[in-house]
Amino acid sequence: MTDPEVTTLVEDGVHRTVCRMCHGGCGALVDVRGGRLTRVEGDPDNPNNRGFLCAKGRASLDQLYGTDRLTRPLLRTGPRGSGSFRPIGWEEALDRVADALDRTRTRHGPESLVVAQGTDRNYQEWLFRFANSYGTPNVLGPAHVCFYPRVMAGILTMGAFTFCDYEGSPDVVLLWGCNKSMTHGDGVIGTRLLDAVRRGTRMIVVDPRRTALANRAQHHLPVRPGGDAALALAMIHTVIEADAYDHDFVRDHTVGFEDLADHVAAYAPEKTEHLTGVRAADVREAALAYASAPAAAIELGTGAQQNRNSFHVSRALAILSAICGNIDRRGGDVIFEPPGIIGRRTLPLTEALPTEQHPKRLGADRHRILSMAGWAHPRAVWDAILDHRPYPVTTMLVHGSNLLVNYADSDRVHAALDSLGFLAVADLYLTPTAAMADIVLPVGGWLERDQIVEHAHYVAARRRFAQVGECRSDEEILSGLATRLGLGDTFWDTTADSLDARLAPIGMDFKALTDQHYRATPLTYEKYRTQGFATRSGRFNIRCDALRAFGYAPLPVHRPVAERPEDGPYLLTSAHSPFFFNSEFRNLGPLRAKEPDPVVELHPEAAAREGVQDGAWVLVSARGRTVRMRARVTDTIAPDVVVAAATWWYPERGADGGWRESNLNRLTGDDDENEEMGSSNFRGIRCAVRPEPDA
Ligand SMILES: Nc1nc2c(c(=O)[nH]1)N[C@H]1C(S)=C(S)[C@@H](COP(=O)(O)OP(=O)(O)OC[C@H]3O[C@@H](n4cnc5c(=O)[nH]c(N)nc54)[C@H](O)[C@@H]3O)O[C@H]1N2
Ligand SMILES: Nc1nc2c(c(=O)[nH]1)N[C@H]1C(S)=C(S)[C@@H](COP(=O)(O)OP(=O)(O)OC[C@H]3O[C@@H](n4cnc5c(=O)[nH]c(N)nc54)[C@H](O)[C@@H]3O)O[C@H]1N2
Ligand code: SF4
Ligand SMILES: [Mo]
Repeated sequence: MTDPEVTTLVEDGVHRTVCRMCHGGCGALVDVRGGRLTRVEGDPDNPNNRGFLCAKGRASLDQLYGTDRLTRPLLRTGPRGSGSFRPIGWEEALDRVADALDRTRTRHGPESLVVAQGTDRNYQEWLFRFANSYGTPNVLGPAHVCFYPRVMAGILTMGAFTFCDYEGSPDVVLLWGCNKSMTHGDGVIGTRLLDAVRRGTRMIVVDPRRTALANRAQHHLPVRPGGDAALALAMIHTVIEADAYDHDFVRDHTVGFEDLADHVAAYAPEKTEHLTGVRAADVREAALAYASAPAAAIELGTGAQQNRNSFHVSRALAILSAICGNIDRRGGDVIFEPPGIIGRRTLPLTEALPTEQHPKRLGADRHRILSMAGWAHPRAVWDAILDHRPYPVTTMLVHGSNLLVNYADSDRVHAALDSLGFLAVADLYLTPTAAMADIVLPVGGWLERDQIVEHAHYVAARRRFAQVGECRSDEEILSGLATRLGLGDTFWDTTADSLDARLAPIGMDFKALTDQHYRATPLTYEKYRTQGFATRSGRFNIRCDALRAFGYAPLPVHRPVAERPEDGPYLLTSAHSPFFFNSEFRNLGPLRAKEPDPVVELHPEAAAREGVQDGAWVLVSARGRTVRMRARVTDTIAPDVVVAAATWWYPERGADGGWRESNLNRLTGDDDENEEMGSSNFRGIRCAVRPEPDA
C-alpha cells in the first residue's frame, strides 16, 4: 500500500479524540497539517490520562500510514493458510459471507456459526447484537482469561462490578497480578495510580516479578505463579484472626461470614507457604497493612485471572475488600453506575436470542458462569469443529482476534480452523489467523471510525479522521451482513444514525458528545446503605448460595495447578509487554525496535545451571512442544520461575507469520481450566529451558 491510499477526512487543525491502540481509552489530540495527520499527542484536558500517551499510542500513525495494511476484501484462491488470495469488491465479499452464514443456518441450525471477537474495540456489543439476531448462542472471546472472572465474581457476590477510586485517594492500593503502569487496562490509565502514589497512596504488590511498581511498593509479595487463591485466603485468615475486620459492615450487609471464618482456618499463612511461596510473616504484615488502611482499593489483573482458580481469587479479593469495609467506600472499590445510553447493557439485544438457543451455548454444560455471561468456551468450540460434539460447528466469523496465537494449545486451534467449512476474518492485517480465512475483510483502525467510547462511568467520542484503502468499520460490516440475512430491522441504516440513537436516552446526539468530548456520571458512595446490594439476599454474598446451586463451591477455595513434573523443573508464566498489545504491533517499526525478539526471563542460578548466557537463544519446552526465545537473565524473579513473552508471531515471515516458532501458547493446554469460568491455566506450568543447539 502506498500513502495515497490514505485520504484525510478532516480540516487542518488539532482535533480531540480517544486513543484505541489498546483498550485503555486515553484522550488524544490529533494534529492535521497540509491534509495529513502529522502527530498524535496525549490530551492534557482528559481526566483519564491528563496528557499521557504511551509508546503504543505514539505509534498510531505508523499503523495509519503503514504499508502492510489490508486495503481490499480478499478471496482465498489457494489451499487454506497458503496466503493465496485475490482482491474482490465489497459487494461480492459480503454476499459470499452472508451466503455462507445463510447456508449454515439452513443446513445445521444457527448454532453452527461461531462469531468470535478479540480485545474489544467498542464494537463488542454490535457483535453480540448480530449473533443474537442471527440466532447463535456462540460468541467466542478471550473473556475467560481476561476480564470476566472478575466481572462475574463481582456480579454473583454483590450484583455489581467495582473500580478503584483513585481520585478518592486510597491510603493503600493492593495490586494483584496487575502491572497497571505498563498495561493501563479498561479505561483506567496507570498514570491515575501513579498520581495517587505521588499524593501518598501506598502500594502492596502481589507479583512473581519484582516490577517497577513492586520496587516502589511498601510490600511486595512474590507469589509462586498460580498460588494466588491460597495467598488471598491466607490474607483473609490473617485479617479475621487479628480481628482487623469491619464488624459493622459484616453484621449489617453480608451473608456467610461465620462460614468464611471457619473455612479459612485451613489457610493460615504458615500452612499455605508451600503453595504461595511467600513467607508467612510477610503475608501477615501485608494483610494487616491493607486491613488497617482507612480506605484501600484492589486492582486485580490477569496475573491472577489466567489460572484455574481465577474465579475463586476474584471472589476472595472481593470478600477481603468487603470485610475491610472498602466496598463502595470513597478511595476504595467503587460500584460505578453505567451511563444511561444504549450501550453495554442493552445494545447486545440479548432478548433477541430464542430461549431454546441458550442451553446450546458451547461449554455451558461445564462452565456455567462463563456461559451466564454470554460467552462460549474455546475448547468446546474446537471440539464441536473437530469432533462435531455435541453438534457440528462449520462456520466462523472472526472480528479482530488472532486466535492462532492467543488461545491455549495453538496446535489444536490450528487444526480446528483448518477443518472449518467456512471462515471469514475481519482485521487490519493479514495475521496468521486471517491467512486461514476464505474471505478476509479489511477494517479501519481507531483513527478511521466514529465511535462511542464507553468505559466505567463515562462516555466519550472517537472521531473518524481518515480512510485507508477500502477499509470499513466492524459496525458497517455487521450491518451489511445483517441486511443481507434479513436481520436489518435490528440495525441502523447508517453508522451516524446508530450513534445518535444510542445517545438519545441521555438527551444527546453524536455531534453534541463530540463538542463536549467527554461526559462522566459523578461517582456516589456507599449506595448499599439505602439500596442494599443487587443480589437476591440484598446483601454482599460472602457465601454464595447461587454457586452451590450450580454445583460450585459457595466459598472460595484454592485448587493446586495439576503440575506435570515430567515437563521440567521451572514454573512458567507470562506478562504483557509494554510495547505490544497482545499479539499486535510486531509489525510497527518503532515498537518492534524496543523489543525485537521474544524474551524469556530466567534467574541467574537457573541460567548457570542450564549453561545459558544472557541474550542467547534458548528452547523452552512443555507438553512435548518447544519454542525458541531469547534469554534475559534477571534476579527479579525466583530461581525456579521463568517469565516468557506471550502470543508472539513474526509478521515479516509471510502468510503463516512463523506462528509455530516462538508462540508460548503452543506450550499451554486447556485441560486444566477452572470449572466456573473455564479460564485456561497460563500460570505455573512446568517447563524446561535449554540453550539452542548450534546457536
Ligand atoms: N499465554 C498467554 N496467552 C494469552 C495472554 C497471556 O497473557 N498469556 N493474554 C490473553 C488475553 S488477556 C487476551 S485479551 C487475549 C487477546 O487475544 P486477541 O483478542 O486475539 O487479541 P489481539 O492480539 O489484540 O488481536 C486482536 C486482532 O484484532 C486486530 N484489530 C485491531 N483493531 C481492530 C478493529 O477495530 N477491528 C477488527 N476487526 N480488528 C482489529 C488486530 O490487528 C489483531 O490482529 O490473549 C490471551 N492470551
Ligand atoms: N502494553 C500493553 N498493554 C496491555 C496489553 C498488552 O499486551 N500490552 N494487554 C491488554 C490486556 S488484553 C489486558 S487483559 C491487560 C492485562 O494487564 P495486567 O492485568 O497488568 O496483566 P499482565 O501484564 O498479563 O500481568 C500483570 C502481572 O502479573 C504478573 N504475574 C504473572 N504470573 C502471575 C501469577 O501467577 N500471579 C500473580 N499474582 N501475578 C502474576 C506478571 O509478572 C505481571 O507483572 O493489559 C492490557 N494492556
Ligand atoms: S495506554 Fe492505550 S489508550 Fe492510552 S495511549 Fe497507550 S495505547 Fe492509547
Ligand atoms: Mo485481556
